[in-house]
Amino acid sequence: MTGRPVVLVTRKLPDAVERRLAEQFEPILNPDDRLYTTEEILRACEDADAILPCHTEHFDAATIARLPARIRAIANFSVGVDHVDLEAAAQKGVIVTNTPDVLSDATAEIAMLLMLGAARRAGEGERIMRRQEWRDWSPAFMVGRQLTGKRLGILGMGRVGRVVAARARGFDMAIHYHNRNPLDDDGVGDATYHASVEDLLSNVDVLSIHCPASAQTRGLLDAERIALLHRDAIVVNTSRGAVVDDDALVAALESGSIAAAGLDVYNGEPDRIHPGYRQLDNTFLLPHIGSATRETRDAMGYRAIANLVAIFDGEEPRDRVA
Ligand code: 8YV
Repeated sequence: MTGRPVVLVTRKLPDAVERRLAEQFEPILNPDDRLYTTEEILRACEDADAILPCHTEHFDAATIARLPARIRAIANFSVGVDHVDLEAAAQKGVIVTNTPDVLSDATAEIAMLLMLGAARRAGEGERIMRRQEWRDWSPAFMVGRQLTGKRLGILGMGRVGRVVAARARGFDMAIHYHNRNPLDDDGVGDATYHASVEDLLSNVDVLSIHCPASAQTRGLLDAERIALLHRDAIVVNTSRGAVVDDDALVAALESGSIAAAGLDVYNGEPDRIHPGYRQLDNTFLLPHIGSATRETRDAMGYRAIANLVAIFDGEEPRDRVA
């Protein structure tokens, strides 16, 4: 290749990240942060050697098949890669990377915020304050559920799950988890392993979802499994909306068969999420901001750049997923 590799950056990245990228690559930037259509991405790709996208851009098999032959890599600015058909990329010889580790702390913070917000009815309280509807105080006013000492079920004890477990231990929560296999390293500590999702759900007060969206986990939290949670249970999701069957979760929240949900991710993000979530008082809702801290967004960008540098130096990138 003559000259520096051209990298198509689909969204506006932090300034420091864009500066660092320009030190070694020829970036095609998106200063207005406009959400490109697939056709626009494919057109822009004609002049690029790699793409640095976010989870907002979808690379299904058909799109990957149409990528110009000169595209060597999709270096994602995300840990989740469910927006990329990894098999199709591998078949076409396009390397795919993600940005693990660097967003675990930020995402775990949001998981704790969702737990607290849902348990202590923070959304309701906020709405009352903003609408000037606070008229009285009484012992029965805005009584929620206490998090301290409760059993936290972590569905997917990966990088984020472990940090959530560590933070939750600060609330004296007993940690339970389900993975395909039990883990035997320090990060898991005294957590109780459950061999099945069903067993986990039957034994927790708060469920926090941390498994990636995949063919295996799509709709995993369905009506049957939700029925295993008790009436005071809280569901928290900072992973992907696809893991949840929205109709089933909304029905459980509506009927009071579970207490509340704290959600940061949804099916149909951003503007086609299940309307039931907005209509319910026992939901605490955030707009997919798990990794949205300055530190983390910079670190995600640097990690994506490091992956690109390795690829164009002919080395194995640290975070290769396909
Ligand atoms: C990111 C995320 O901000 O990294 C992920 O998988 O879900 C988010 O926290 C987003 O995906 C950026 O592309």
